[in-house]
Amino acid sequence: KNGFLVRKVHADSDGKRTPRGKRGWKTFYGILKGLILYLQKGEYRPDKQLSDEDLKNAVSIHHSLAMRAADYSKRPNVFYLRTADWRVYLFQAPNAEQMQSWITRINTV
Ligand code: I3P
Repeated sequence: KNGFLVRKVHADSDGKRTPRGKRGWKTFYGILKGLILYLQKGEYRPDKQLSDEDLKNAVSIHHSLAMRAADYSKRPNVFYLRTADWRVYLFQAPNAEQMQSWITRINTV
């Protein structure tokens, strides 16, 4: 599954709150391949290669959990992703259908 995702980092590994200055929303093109969610920066082109920075932003979704962010009301269509090492991300999808489709895909790998 692919598509635009806006990401906010809420907690780093071990669940430590991500410090101020690193909590802003950033737009990526998300590419879910196997157990890795790649987050590609910049303009989207189907043939574009992943950069070193893109690879650093990649998220392992093995033993992760995605769920609708029912308690987050500042933006619509936002879901949480909690990884096995207790990182927490918020991702905003372009619409409700996309949000649900990301949640389902992430939780059923
Ligand atoms: C963050 C940025 C986020 C905001 C976050 C800020 O600042 O303004 O948009 O989250 O608030 O810390 P920075 O880019 O300097 O890290 P919201 O959009 O959810 O308000 P937070 O610390 O209360 O999460």
